[in-house]
Amino acid sequence: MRIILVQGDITERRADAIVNAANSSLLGGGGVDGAIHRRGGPEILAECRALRASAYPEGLPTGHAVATTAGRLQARWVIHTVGPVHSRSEDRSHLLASCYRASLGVAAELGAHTVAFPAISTGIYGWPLDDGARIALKTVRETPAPGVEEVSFVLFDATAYAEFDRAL
Ligand code: AR6
Repeated sequence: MRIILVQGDITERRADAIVNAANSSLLGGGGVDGAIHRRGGPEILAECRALRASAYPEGLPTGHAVATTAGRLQARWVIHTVGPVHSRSEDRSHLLASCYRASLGVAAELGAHTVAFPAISTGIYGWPLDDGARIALKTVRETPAPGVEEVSFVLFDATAYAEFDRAL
């Protein structure tokens, strides 16, 4: 599996699947989540609502992942995952690692060859970028994902890119 770093907006990424740093409601929010729903159009939200009504009446648990189609985005699928809110008093790293593992599992099941991730939890959820980058890269490297040939990390700004570059 090839791992590449890109600076930019994940909604513009040509990949079979892009990963959304969602919240457990699956009903949208700010950051990457807001951008994906804005650019992807209402189909994504409609599918999210259907998932809430069927498989996830209580919401998608932290560390889990589920796919919808990608509406008007270039990708075929959006894989929604819920990162942990960073805590100083409790180590939640396993939940952040679980987001990457679960998303790759869903990508492999879908038959995605290329997958793009944002830096999950490092925005509104407050995870320090250096640690978030380390967990992301380590987990992706260690997770077997049959059929997934390329994983890109799409980092929004130069600081995030530099932290991932250092961790890589
Ligand atoms: N493309 C790539 N990266 C982005 C983009 C973009 N278009 N927009 C922001 N980032 P965040 P979280 C970066 O806040 O911390 C939402 O309200 C951003 O700079 O999107 O997991 C959800 O509904 C940061 O490095 O996600 C949840 O409630 C990274 O993406 C909550 O935010 C993640 O920032 C999730 O918080």
